[in-house]
Amino acid sequence: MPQQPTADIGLIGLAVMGENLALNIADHGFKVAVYNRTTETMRQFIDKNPNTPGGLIACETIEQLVASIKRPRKFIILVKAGPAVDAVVKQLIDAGIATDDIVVDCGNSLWTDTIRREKEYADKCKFFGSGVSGGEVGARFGPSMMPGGDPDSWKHLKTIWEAVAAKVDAKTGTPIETAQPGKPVVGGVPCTAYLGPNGAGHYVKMIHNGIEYIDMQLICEAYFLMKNLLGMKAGELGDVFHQWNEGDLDSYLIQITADILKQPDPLHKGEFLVDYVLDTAGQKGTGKWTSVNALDMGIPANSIAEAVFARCLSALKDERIEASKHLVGPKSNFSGNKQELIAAVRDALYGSKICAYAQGFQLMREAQKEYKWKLNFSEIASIWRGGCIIRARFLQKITDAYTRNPNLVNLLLDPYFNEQIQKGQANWRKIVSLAAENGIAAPAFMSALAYYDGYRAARLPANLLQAQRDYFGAHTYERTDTPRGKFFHLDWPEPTRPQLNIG
Ligand code: NBP
Repeated sequence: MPQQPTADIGLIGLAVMGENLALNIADHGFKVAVYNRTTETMRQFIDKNPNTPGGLIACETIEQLVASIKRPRKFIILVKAGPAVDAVVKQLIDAGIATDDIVVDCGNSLWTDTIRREKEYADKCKFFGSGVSGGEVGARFGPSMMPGGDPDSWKHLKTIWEAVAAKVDAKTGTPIETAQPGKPVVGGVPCTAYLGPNGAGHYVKMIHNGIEYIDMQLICEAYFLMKNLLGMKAGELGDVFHQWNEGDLDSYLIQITADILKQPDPLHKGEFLVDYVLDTAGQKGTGKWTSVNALDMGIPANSIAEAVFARCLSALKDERIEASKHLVGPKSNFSGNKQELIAAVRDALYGSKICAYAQGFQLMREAQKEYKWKLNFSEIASIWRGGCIIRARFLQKITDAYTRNPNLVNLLLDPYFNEQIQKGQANWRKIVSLAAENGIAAPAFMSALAYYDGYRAARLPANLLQAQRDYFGAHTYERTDTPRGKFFHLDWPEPTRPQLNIG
């Protein structure tokens, strides 16, 4: 007699994310059937976790996995984004899943792949996309989950998603961080919400990652400016970040930065690890996707792109070492007040951060038009308050801003953020000037300020630019003294080459 299926959900891919999410789901009393391409990994996982509240079912084959799950079956795929996802879906289809079975890709997939997959597999299963953020610990104890796909499928997933997602306090919006193995958080508001059809979840996750790139870069620039202008040691800088974490900048990334800076080096007594970490940053591509999408849609997410390029520049380590021997610039030379400079860096960081988030949300506004989604920006900010890498006190302010005005055109126009930038902008400008004067690269601070000044400018030099385009390419121009949409072209005179009388 074949056994009755008993699992509530199946999970495929037991690397870092998969094994932690499986344990999280099981902690909430759901029975999870698990499968991994390399069987040994699955066996070791089962052996290490004999007593989970919901229980784990070891599956050595995809067929066993399919047979273990109650109908309609729900599967989570957590394998490397790209062809591996299609390979797994095809295996599931070959193993006989039903058209009403729900296959959820929880990896960092490109949202257009999710849109394509939903269509491609529509007559075989319900393909659904859900971004997951929070890394290993988030997956284990409560990530931020960004689901998008068929709304009927969401009805079947909602209970599990809301159970396993991070929780924030209903009144303050601050994360409730008390989960332990076998003892999940009870109560609180879950950091997940249905975001829209097809690729909406993965799109929002991509924007989350794009924002993560710039958030990290801004912190690095703050660190670097204080280190170079004030000659502060890593441990002391850690104290500064620790202090900042008590205020408006309170966030996971600031908190880990404080911890990282204070970490002693295991090999050199009395020294700090960060000073021995090579200054080349890797990347997996989600920041690049965000920047490419911004370019495709014509949305100025310059700081997000700048954060990606900063990583690219960092990777040219050998070239930079060589260039440092030949290319001259000013030597860092600051003799002002230390505490004032630290406060100014903090303001520059906060102002730039506001612009970075404004860019991310502006991208989502544009994408929803293109894909006909109805994104709820207040809800998106609210599900990023806990569990994910960009979780921050600041996200409650964004939640509030979009609750006050769901049609807010740009975050900078919200009264709270407008006021914050007004309060800090003199300091922000001072820091950008100091960076330039002292020859310290601060591309994120600078580009965020350029975004702010460009966005608030009723008139930009694009009048000249458009005239140039008309001059060499007859691209036409609109005039300031006629209604929009009326285009002109001038038969420009032949280029003149004036004789210069120099000397
Ligand atoms: P990886 O992205 O490193 O992928 C490893 C897993 O994919 C292993 O279980 C591996 O099986 C499986 N796999 C591969 Br590779 N090719 C396969 C194939 N053709 N068929 C079946 N399985 C295949 O794992 P991860 O770091 O846990 O990330 C999983 C997903 O979550 C990715 O999309 C990632 O971008 C995303 N994500 C990761 C993080 C993070 O902090 N790591 C955070 C948020 C999102 P094997 O054991 O047989 O090789």
